Amino acid sequence: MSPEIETIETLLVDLPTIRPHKLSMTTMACQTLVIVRMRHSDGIEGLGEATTIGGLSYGPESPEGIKLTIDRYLAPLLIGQPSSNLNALRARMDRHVRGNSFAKSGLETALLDAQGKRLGLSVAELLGGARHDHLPVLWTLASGDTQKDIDEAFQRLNDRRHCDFKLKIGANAVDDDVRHVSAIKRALGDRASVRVDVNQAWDEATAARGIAALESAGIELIEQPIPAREYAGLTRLAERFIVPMLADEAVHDATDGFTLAAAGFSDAFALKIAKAGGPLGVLELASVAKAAGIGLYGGTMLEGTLGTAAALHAWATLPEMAWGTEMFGPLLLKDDIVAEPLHFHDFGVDLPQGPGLGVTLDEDKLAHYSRQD
Ligand code: MUC
Ligand code: MG
Repeated sequence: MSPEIETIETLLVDLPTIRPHKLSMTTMACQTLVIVRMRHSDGIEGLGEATTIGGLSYGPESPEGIKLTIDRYLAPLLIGQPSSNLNALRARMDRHVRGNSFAKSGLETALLDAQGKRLGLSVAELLGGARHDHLPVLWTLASGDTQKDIDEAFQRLNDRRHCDFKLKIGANAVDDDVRHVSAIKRALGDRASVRVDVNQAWDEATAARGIAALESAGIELIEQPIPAREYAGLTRLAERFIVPMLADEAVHDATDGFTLAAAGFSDAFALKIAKAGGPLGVLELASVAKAAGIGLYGGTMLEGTLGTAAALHAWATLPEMAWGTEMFGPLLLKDDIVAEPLHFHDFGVDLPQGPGLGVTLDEDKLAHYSRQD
């Protein structure tokens, strides 16, 4: 008889960042992880994480909202159901709860972790098998200060931790941003690639001006320059410039991916398990991208180790991603809630080994950082 899902617990975990992380829509001094603990009748516990950025500033699900959605709406749909049929459980969640992909991603991750532990297989093996065991990882320079960002970049390069950098822009006037980015690119020269993420801050005309200047400064990739739903505008910018556009907030799941591709967009997609409702959904989007010849990038919501590991298992099953990954979330946090950190070295990270996600909790740290109210 198939084991059943018995209990689902959600915890809000507040972890300080190593420095303020400045994005166009918020400055983060702390990251809140929503941790999922799912216990099954065979004694197995599956772990998951559903994490967003800056409360409601990145998207429509907040940490507190994710916890409430799981506790009140999604957990009752899953409790008492057979644990092993992930396809049936995903369909059940989608039939009764619209949207809320971040909450669903945390639950799908916990189901995959439990099934992997049950069968003695890693999540990547459950998803068809890993093609890589070490994945490239970029670092985001977002201190808000040009010289500090340059110093940080050289430190990361010299430690052989990162050689690709993403700069968060859009909070300042476009000319100031262009000066900031160009100075960093000039300092790094050919030693590193530099990309920017505007997080939707520009209108199309500002974007055209900013991108022209960034392209001549040698910037490699322009992430989400204009609002998420302006598909036609993003496609126009992609056609107008040689430097590619990376769709992030514009592309959540396979349906968005198809819509963008059908509109003529052919540059690159930022995959994130949270946006797609979990590892299975994000691989559906990857298939659409592959069919449309769109480049892939392994994106993060600045998750802790659990969420980062879940994404790494998905990325490991794909052919080499054209733009690598940004799975550095745990490195931005002063501490974490796991027993063994991920191993970052040689400009990338190792895929965690062992059954399920290959990650175990440090119960003392989890208790220490969990929100009490
Ligand atoms: C985003 O919009 O891409 C990813 C890296 C980072 O620094 O912020 C995130 C969010
Ligand atoms: Mg982004």
